[in-house]
Amino acid sequence: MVRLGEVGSTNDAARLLAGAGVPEGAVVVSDTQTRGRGRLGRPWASPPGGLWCSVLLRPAGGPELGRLSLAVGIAAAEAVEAVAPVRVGLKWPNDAMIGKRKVCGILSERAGDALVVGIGINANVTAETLPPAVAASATSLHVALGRTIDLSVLLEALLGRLAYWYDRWADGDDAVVQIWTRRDVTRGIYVTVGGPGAAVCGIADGIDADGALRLRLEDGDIRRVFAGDLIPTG
Ligand code: BT5
Repeated sequence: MVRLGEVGSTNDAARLLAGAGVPEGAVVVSDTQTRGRGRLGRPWASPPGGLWCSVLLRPAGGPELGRLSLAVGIAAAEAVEAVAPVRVGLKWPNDAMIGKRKVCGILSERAGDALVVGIGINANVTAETLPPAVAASATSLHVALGRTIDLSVLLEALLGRLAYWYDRWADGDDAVVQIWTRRDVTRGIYVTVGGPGAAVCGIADGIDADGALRLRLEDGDIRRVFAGDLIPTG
C-alpha cells in the first residue's frame, strides 16, 4: 500500500506501478489530489477528508470489463454501508448515491495489460470544501451523519468488499448483475442519456448482463447504451 499526503491523481500513481510490473492488488491512497479526475477528464474535487484511492488489477481475461465496473460499484456501496448507517444506491454507470446525491465516483482505466480502478468516496468531506457547482449534486458521509468516520476502517471495508466482488466477477457470477440491480436507483425512471453520440431519452429499464444500460424508447424499442451520463428527467 502506497500512502501519500498529496498527489496529482492516485490513478496516475497506480499507472506508474502498473508500468513497473507491480503485482495485482497494489493500492495507492492519498489525503488529497490536486488533479483528481472523473471520466472524460472531468475534474474530481478531492479535498482533505475524502477517501481517494486506486487499486491495481490484472484481470486474466475474464468476462466483460463493463461488468467489472458494476462489481466495483457494489463493493463501494457495501463498504460505505458497513461503516455508516446509510442506504447507498447505484446510478449507472458508476455513481454511488445517498438519496439523489453522489457520494462516490469510480474511474476504471486501462494501463497496458493492467487495469487501474480509482474510487473516490466523500467520507469526511464537508460541504464547504467542495466547489459550489459540485456541492449542488454531491453529498458526503459527514453531511449525512453529522460526524466523522474512521477512514482506515472505510478503506479496509472497501478493499475487503472489492476482493470479494472481484472474485465474483472473475467467476462470471450473475450475482454481480443481480445485486447491482437491487441497488439501481433509476430503474423505471424517465432519463436522458448524453454520451458520445446524440442524447437519448427513455425509461431506464435496468442493465444487461454485460453492464449495458437498457433504455426503453417512446416507441417501445430497447436501446442498449454502453457509455454516457444518465440524468433523471422525470
Ligand atoms: C467519476 O467521474 O465519478 C469518477 C470519479 C473517480 C474519482 C477517483 S478518486 C481516486 C481516483 N483518482 C482519480 O483521479 N480519480 C479516481 P464522472 O462520472 O465523470 O463524474 C465527474 C463529475 O462528478 C464532475 O464533473 C462533477 O460534476 C462531479 N464531481 C466532482 N467532484 C465530485 C465529488 N468529490 N463528489 C461528487 N461529485 C463530484
